[in-house]
Amino acid sequence: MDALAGLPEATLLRDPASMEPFLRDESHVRGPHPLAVVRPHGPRALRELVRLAKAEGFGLVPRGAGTGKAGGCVPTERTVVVDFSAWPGDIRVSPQDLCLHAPASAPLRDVKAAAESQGLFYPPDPNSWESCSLGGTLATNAGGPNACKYGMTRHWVLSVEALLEDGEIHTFGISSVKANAGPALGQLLIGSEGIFGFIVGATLRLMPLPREYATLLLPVKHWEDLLDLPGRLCGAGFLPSAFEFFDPAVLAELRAHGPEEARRLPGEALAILEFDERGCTSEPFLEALHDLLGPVAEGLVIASDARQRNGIWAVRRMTSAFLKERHPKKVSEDIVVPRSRLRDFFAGLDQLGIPAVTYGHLGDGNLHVNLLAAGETEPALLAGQLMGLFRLAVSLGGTLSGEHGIGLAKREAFLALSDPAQLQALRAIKHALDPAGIFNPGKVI
Ligand code: 2HG
Ligand code: ZN
Repeated sequence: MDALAGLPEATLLRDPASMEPFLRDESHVRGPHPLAVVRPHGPRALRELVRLAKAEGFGLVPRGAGTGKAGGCVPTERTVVVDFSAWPGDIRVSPQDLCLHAPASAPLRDVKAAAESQGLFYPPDPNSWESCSLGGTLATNAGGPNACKYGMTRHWVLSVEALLEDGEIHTFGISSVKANAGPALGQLLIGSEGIFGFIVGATLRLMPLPREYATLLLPVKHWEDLLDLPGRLCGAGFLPSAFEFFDPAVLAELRAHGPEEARRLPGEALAILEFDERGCTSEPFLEALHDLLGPVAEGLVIASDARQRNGIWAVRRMTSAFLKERHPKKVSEDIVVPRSRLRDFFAGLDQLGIPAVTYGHLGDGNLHVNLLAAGETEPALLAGQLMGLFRLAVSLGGTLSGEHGIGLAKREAFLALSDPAQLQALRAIKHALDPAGIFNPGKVI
């Protein structure tokens, strides 16, 4: 592919060894070697890449920091990986407009810190928040524990700048929460995993930074006691900013093999609840919460300072990597069901007899069901187990992915389980926005 050699405003990687890290993300999916990895430094590189992709018939695969969980940035046959890590631009906070502008390359950690430096808050907090890029979170509509109260990445995006198939960068949306002049095309790009175009920057909505946190550890003797709690709390007017949990198997594994802090964790199963509204550390608030929880609250522990709070979150944040290290071939899913159906979900999972352990975002029904023995399971059997899991979630009014997206990992299941009319609409939009099929081919649809 000599045409790539003269690409302006770009760094080019072509030898197999330096392209090796680009063959995978944090899912179990691995792709073939791409034709090249291109790191654009400016719009001329993208313009020329789009022209060449159309002329030479290759695809373009967008990549942020490679922390995705569904293979969305993994190369497919005859593709060039477009690594946005060197895309230029600064993070600019505008306190008057309660917003911030940042390039796709900005680390999410820096985006959140820039907001905080002005007393402002950008809530999206995927587990990879310290290592992922803003662009990746926009392309995948990333979630995280805070989604329980604050919603997903898309709820915090005012406008996006995106590369479209004409090779130019276009802006969708304005720097205001009120913008209603026609359908919101920018929202179509968020979570589209790069199949309609590539996001190169965005203006994000901010809010005042919470000043008070009540972080609670809730160990239970009978783990099913946790399952009604998200619905009961919400039904009674309590909305935690996070409500996470470990089932007995995950908790046991953390206790036996995890870091020092994890070895002391109490309970048969454990929930982490956090509230961040004003007054949430006051006695009346905590008493009302206690009353609502009833006997389940027997072992409740309240973090008394920031150090304790950070310790609790450190254990939760390392769980995914910890399980992966112990079970390198595990498959982790992220189904979601309405919080009112959690009990039905676990009863259904039991009936299916799938050997799985679960942790995750209990408060919004988004569960990381982990098949630890996936590597030793016969592929057809594993596929059947996963399909059973997805069908169960769908049958309860949920879906197969709450936050990680479809990418390559869940594409087949997505195609099998989606309403044909929805797939037809998505394909029509894809064809209208990307008639040559150059943007992230083979993903999602
Ligand atoms: C988390 O909540 C992440 O820890 C990763 O979404 C979950 O590994 C996973 O499946
Ligand atoms: Zn998660």
